[in-house]
Amino acid sequence: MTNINTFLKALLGATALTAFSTGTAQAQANDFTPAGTEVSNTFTLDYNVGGVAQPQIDSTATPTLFTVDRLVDLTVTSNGDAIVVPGATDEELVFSVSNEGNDTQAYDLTIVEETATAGDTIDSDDPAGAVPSLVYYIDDGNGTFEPGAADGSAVTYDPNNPPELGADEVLWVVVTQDIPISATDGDHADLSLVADTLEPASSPSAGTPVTADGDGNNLTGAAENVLADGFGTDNEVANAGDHSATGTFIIASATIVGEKVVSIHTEDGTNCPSIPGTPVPGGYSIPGACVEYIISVENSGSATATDFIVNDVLPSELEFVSAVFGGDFVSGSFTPALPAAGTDCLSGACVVNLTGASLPAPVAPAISTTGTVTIRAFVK
Ligand SMILES: [Ca+2]
Ligand SMILES: [Ca+2]
Ligand SMILES: [Ca+2]
Ligand SMILES: [Ca+2]
Repeated sequence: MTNINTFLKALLGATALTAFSTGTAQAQANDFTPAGTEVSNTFTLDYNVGGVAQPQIDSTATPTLFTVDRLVDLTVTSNGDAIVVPGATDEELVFSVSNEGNDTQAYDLTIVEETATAGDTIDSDDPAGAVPSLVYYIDDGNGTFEPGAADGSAVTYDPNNPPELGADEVLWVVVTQDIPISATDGDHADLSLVADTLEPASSPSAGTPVTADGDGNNLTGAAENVLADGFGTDNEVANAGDHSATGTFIIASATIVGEKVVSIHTEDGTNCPSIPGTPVPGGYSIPGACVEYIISVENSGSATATDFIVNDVLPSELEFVSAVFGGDFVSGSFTPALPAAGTDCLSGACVVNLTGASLPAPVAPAISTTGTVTIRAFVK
């Protein structure tokens, strides 16, 4: 009997390892024999003596029996990192918790704001005034996160009434956080979800963490707990009834630098309205000369910057000629309309105001994008 039982446990262990190594919410159902199942078996024996058949030996009256024990196993998986911007509120990370054992269990859920994982540079913030920001959904069985649809409505996590999963069931956990306005492009905030297996409501010790059987195997009677979980992060260890995974808020921001340069386009004022036209280098800025201002805005970040307002009020010593915007600026307009050519810039009469422009993030191998506003004017 011992040999039969040892073989079954080895088989369960091997299957559990396979399930763990493929550990995603999309893993195939294990369809393990439920914990507590009593397995009964008999045999018959026929033989001859001197060529004469002897009475059959039949063990039906004394079957071999054993109880299938409780395999406690689970996998926590991050459903992907989230690209966020500084100051964003109510940003979400999603995790799955899969019951890969052979019985219904309850789960304690804990969020760890990591401070020492590789790449972690900042912490996210709990949403201002938030009630507990951990909610979950029970998967409908297809292993795909479908909140508010096939996976039903959000349930707020209550540690006093923890969620329960049957064998092969999956839980989706959504963590909501705010991103500090002080975060900068490339910052990472790592959060880990730790799920700890609890005795289910049906157990006399409901709500307490599962413990491994410690006194050896009883072949029959109640199912005994065998903890077969691995470990996902440094927040837990193997064979302790728990598992964890880390998700990351990746901060993508625009990194903006602006500058303005002035040059003499032509000393005698020729070709001034034509942008870009052909400059005549080396000229003096004498009255009648055409001066050129170029305002350059550079984005070397990883997010598009929007709603630019580039405002330039030309000094009184000039007479407006023309202005254009271009480079990598997308959309935008001069609002209010540009002054008419020949406008005397006395008393702030020459306003060049670009509004509503966007500057996309560079696409490798480029390391930056540049938008420009070019203004021409005569020296009075
Ligand atoms: Ca952190
Ligand atoms: Ca689903
Ligand atoms: Ca035992
Ligand atoms: Ca573990």
